[in-house]
Amino acid sequence: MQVESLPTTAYANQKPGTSGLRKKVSVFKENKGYLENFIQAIFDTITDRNASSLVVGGDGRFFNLQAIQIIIKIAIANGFKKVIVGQNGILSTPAASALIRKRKAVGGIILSASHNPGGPDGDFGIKFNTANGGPAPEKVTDRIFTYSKNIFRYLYIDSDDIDLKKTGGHRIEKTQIEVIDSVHDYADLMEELFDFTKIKSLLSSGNFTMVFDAMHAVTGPYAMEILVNRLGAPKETVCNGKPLPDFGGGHPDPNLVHAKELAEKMFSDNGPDFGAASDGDGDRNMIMGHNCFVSPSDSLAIITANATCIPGYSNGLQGVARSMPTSQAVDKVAEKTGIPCFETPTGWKFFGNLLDAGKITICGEESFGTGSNHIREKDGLWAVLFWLNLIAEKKQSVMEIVREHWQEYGRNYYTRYDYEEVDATRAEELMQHMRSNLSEIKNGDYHGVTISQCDDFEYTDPVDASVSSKQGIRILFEDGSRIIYRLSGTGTTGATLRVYLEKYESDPARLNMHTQETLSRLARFANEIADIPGRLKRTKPDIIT
Ligand code: G16
Repeated sequence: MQVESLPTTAYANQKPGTSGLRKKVSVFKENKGYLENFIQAIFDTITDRNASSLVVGGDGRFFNLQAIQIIIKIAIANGFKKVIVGQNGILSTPAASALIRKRKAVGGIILSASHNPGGPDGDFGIKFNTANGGPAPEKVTDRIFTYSKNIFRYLYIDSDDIDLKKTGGHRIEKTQIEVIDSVHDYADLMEELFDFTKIKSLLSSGNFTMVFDAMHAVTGPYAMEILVNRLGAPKETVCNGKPLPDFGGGHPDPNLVHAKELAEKMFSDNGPDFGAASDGDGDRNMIMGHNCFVSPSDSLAIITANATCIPGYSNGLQGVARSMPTSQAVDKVAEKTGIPCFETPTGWKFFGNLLDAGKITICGEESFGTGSNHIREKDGLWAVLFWLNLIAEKKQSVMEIVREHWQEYGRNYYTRYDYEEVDATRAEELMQHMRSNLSEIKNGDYHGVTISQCDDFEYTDPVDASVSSKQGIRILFEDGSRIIYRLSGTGTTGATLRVYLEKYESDPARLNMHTQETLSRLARFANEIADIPGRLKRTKPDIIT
């Protein structure tokens, strides 16, 4: 078989966003060479391909299998030593990260648009993770983008498709292709971190019920193996467990809006004791108890506060990190327990250096992401198992654990408003206007409330000193409240403005108030300061989480 160097025309719009390149399926399918160019641009950043292994898999969304066959052929033509592929093309993002690390691969390609809808009219995406198992840092994605703008050829070999239905090995030219069980290694890793015996007895005690909503996305098989086969939960525990190319027509984003079915169950009379959901590619999580939603920021703080009662973390934590818009609840825990706490820009890639340098053990984001140094991605099922282990250990309900935490550390009331699919130019102008008027905003009249700081967040990585600027407008009030504005980097249509609101409360009598009512004054300020109705022509957010 001959390696062909096929001529191609570069595209100008292949700049990776918060997490990889995400576009409508039609963009990948209908533009000749669109997928091929981006893959070749990634491979061009890897110098020693003939000595390297590459991991490939995806969340099973529409176009996943077709894309994987093309990627394998480009990888063979580029002379990779080995390509490790998940059976049926399936690998959750955390499983891929674990595999890259375990097999010492040079990196991995994960085909996913995460929580974005799938199917022929939905979204598709390509993420590139580097040898540490984490999303490529900006210096790598910038190089990929530069290559993609200048590409004029890609390498290809016209071989037969690989049978991805069966595990096993194939050799084509100099490349070994290994099709592996998608779940096994990841499940073993979870068993190393958590007390499976304790969780098993909780699940079989007869007085604890749980439901896990896989949202017809990638975590179905992982949850079946871990929760049902290894931990003995009844089969019905996993709902929507069959991965489907269009996620059953749903939007695989684990929040109260898109995981509505689960939320209704959890807030019904006699609802289950514990509920959780994960997203398209298995890295996000939502945690719920009966009549109780745990905000991702609170979940991060509670996980941090209780880490030492979990076997994998019993030696203590080196430090923690949260993305800038994530609530400061975890900061309170770090302060009290005397461990360092880092504030990074949005995007898991910014945790990579801190984890690699051993500066942090646990990290998380408001966008339903929590994880630890066991891999370099956020990990949905890891968070679920953490909570199960914690419940088994503390013998308390989710609500009791949350309320006890607030009593000890105070509560950071928190919400996020999303204005979706707004005109991209208007959204940019809104951000630019604030950026140009930071001191006017700071000195404005807020009916007796004082702003202590107003800036556009800039991050200097404490490990490699790289600087990331324009990471979101922060308005910090004297009482610790915050309003943050930033544009999402994961959407595919127009722009999404995210507004994050936070208010700290330590008065024990005021810990169980209504979140939206508590934050309503800040919400009014946020609307006025950015003039959202005037600039975006929107009177209310599309999604409130
Ligand atoms: C990605 C990143 C996360 C980030 C999230 C939200 O998540 O991995 O680190 O917090 O996007 O980004 P944005 O606010 O820019 O939409 P995922 O689950 O989509 O890969």
